[in-house]
Amino acid sequence: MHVLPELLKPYSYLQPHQTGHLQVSGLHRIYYEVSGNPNGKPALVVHGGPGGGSQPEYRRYFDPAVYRIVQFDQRGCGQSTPHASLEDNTMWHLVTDMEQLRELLGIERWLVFGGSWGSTLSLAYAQTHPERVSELILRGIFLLRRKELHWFYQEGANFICPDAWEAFLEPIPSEERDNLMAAYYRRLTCDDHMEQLRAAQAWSIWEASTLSLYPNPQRVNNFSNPEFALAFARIECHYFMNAGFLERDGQLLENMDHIRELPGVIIQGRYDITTPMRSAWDLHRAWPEAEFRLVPDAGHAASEPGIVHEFIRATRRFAQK
Ligand code: STX
Repeated sequence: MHVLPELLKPYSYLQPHQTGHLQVSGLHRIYYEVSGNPNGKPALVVHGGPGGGSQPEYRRYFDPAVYRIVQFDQRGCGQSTPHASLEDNTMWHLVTDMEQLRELLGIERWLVFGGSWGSTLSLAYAQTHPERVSELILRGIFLLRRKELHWFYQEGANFICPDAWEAFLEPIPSEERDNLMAAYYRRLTCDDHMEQLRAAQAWSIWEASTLSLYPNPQRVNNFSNPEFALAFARIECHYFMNAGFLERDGQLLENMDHIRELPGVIIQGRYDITTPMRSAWDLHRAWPEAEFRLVPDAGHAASEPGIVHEFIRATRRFAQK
């Protein structure tokens, strides 16, 4: 008989020992927090969305006795201000914010840990500043290629979740449905606050409904919170309409040659509907030196039990160095 191994469980909840706001531009202030061992091995957590904000759960994948865990809310979301702002908000601004934060905290190099959009931004950061990264742990790989966006916001994911899809279509009249992202963008950036909010909630609920293998009504409820939904939907749609501010489709894969020497772990759920396994596989082929860990019974969410297990395994693997 095949016996499943016991899954590793998250470490206990942890309060940050340092929090603050960093003025990263004339307009933007980003919120950050540091937890764990103040003299430990530095690790940066890069959250998803973009626009999702960091969560206390994300630090529970690191042994607090070993790691100095740094979290931050990217421009315009979580406790960063101005809330939901799209001005001066691009991938490259976020990369320079990460550098400012690193310098503020006096860190030479850090382990970079990111899921979903966090994997996209982590790759962009590592390819820009490879000397600042000691290891990469990436989950739910998202390379922000046209076909990935088309899959989730136009046709593909709706074949698996036609029920949740109906609610996503609802705010958009049928004559605009040939380009749903553009139709959403118009509403998310219009002058009518109620119209913005209606679009933001439908956009966020679509993502919340497709995130995990098993349904999670609590998550759907959290994602419909007006403040969360506005930042999440506006920032995501802005980044995706601009193809992540990348110069070329597939750029992050092409540039893997710059960082192939970095120790890395790629973690992917087989039944990830948001960022299907194809991208993790393409990354694995472009970066065969990294450890590739497929979780056969997981969707996209960081909280999937098999994904949590692999996270903790990976942070333990790199704990010694
Ligand atoms: N967005 C993928 C992504 O980065 C298309 C993502 N999806 N959900 C999340 O991030 C959070 C649960 C982290 C907000």
